[in-house]
Amino acid sequence: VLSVSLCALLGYLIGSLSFAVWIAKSRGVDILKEGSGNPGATNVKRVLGKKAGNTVFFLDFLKGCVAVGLGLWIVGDPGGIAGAVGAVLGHSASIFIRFRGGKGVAVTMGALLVLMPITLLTGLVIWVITFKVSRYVSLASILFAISLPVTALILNQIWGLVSQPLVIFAALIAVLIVVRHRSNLVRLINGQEHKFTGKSSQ
Ligand code: NKO
Repeated sequence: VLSVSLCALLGYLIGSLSFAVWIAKSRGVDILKEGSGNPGATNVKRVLGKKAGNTVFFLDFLKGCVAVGLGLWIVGDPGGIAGAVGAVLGHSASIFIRFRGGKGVAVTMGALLVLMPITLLTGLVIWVITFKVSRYVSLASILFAISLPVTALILNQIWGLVSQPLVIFAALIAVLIVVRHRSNLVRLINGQEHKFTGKSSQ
């Protein structure tokens, strides 16, 4: 129990690293006040351009990989899940930026690459299709999140490819991501959500 908690704590600290805030700050921008105000890859791309946005995505993705990898290494499967949950919580309520944070999409993708790659792949396909059709990043991320427990449950029930703790983990992460997108949901419902069109988007 102690070592699993340690993995969650380590994950939380790793997840707390607020790359979007720091990279924007290095360019003289307070990302919490620009665009959607979200410290995530999408908003950095929106405000600072493609390169900075991709860098943030890569670093946030890496946080998920590292948090899970450390947990797996220290205790095995339960530690990996604890590290992942910690990282997503840390990213969303960071100790370094007064418990503000992003929406957990990129960090979840990184964690899933290590923990459940097939579930990730299915989610990515859904993300890409939704984005191509709608041009809404937020809607793509929400449907990505919802797909996770669905895919995990199917893989668990039919092929036994995913363990029960991972199905529960996927459901928890889906709830977290959807809740973090509630302002986007309101805008989507009111038809006021920003669409990502060209390179410097809105
Ligand atoms: O600022 O509120 P906002 O509009 O930024 O942001 C909403 C957004 C917040 O989440 C993020 C994280 C970044 C998500 C980008 C996911 C990119 C996934 C690209 C997948 C491409 C891989 C291709 C392989 C296909 C099989 O939701």
